[in-house]
Amino acid sequence: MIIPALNEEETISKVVRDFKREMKGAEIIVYDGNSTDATRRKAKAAGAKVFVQKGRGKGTAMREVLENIDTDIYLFVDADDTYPAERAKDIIAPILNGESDMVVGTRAYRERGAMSALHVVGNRIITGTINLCFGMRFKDVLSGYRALSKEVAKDLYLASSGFEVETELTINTLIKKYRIVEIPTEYRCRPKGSASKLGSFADGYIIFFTILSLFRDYRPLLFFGTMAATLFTAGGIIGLAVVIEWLQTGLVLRIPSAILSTLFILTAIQLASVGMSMDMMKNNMTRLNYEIKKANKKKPIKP
Ligand SMILES: Nc1nc2c(ncn2[C@@H]2O[C@H](COP(=O)(O)OP(=O)(O)OP(=O)(O)O)[C@@H](O)[C@H]2O)c(=O)[nH]1
Ligand SMILES: [Mg+2]
Repeated sequence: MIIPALNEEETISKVVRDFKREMKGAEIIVYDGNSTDATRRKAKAAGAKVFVQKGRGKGTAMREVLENIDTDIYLFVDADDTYPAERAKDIIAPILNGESDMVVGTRAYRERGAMSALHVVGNRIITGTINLCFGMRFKDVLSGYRALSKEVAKDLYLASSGFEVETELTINTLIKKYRIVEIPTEYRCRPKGSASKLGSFADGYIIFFTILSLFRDYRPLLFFGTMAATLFTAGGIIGLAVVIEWLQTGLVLRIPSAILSTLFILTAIQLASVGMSMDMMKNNMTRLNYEIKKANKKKPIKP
């Protein structure tokens, strides 16, 4: 059970105690982002094991956890007392049963004011973009309440340093063909006096561009192909008028249209080639990863 926390002295004791009560026997780890308040002291007093992260940002903290901590199930929850500890068992159940590799507690039943209108819209745009790019039907990809199996945790590469980490976790898990299950949970207001670490616009942009760059990396044919098809169609339509005129009069009078059409079509061809090369590279990388995994799993032959 892992709780990333940065300056959460208002809530950390309650969160640790709640999860200790609900998850008897589980080790509660608070992964602290170099808090300057009493977070670490209060977490220890409430019975958690406290680690201090080396780098900066929530993403960095989660990467350090996956690299340095060994456990069968990684259950992450925010330290701001917004997610219900009572649902922890439901969230890890699909992993224990072998039905899923990652479980996300979606913020379905929200207390009034728990999520601002801006965050609701932002979350819809981000979740909608992932659904569109990767053909999924997720409800909430940004939730901080999630469980990962050991296999997924040790197989993922995370480059995120900030709040784009949840997006990256979801997309990387999808790409590697692991199973993701969403479980609707409650979501409460951050208590008065505690401060959010999220910058709505700055982090929103970073998350959005993270999706686009992962879409480019993992579905290059679709990414470049869509741009190529759009340019090709535009070039074709513009060029058609030129060709019709040439057929009728034997002359090319619409010189700018002819140039623009050629430019569009040539660019489309280039984009399509980039898409195909990148797709080939991606497939080769997937194959290479598979071979490496297979080789690592092979047991050494005993004499
Ligand atoms: N270890 C660590 N934890 C962090 C860092 N930044 C944020 N956190 C924690 O990550 C969790 C999520 O941060 P929040 O500020 O609640 O972000 P949010 O839930 O998206 O935004 P709100 O809706 O405003 O609460 C909280 O437990 C933070 O304390 C960091 O740099 N390092
Ligand atoms: Mg929060």
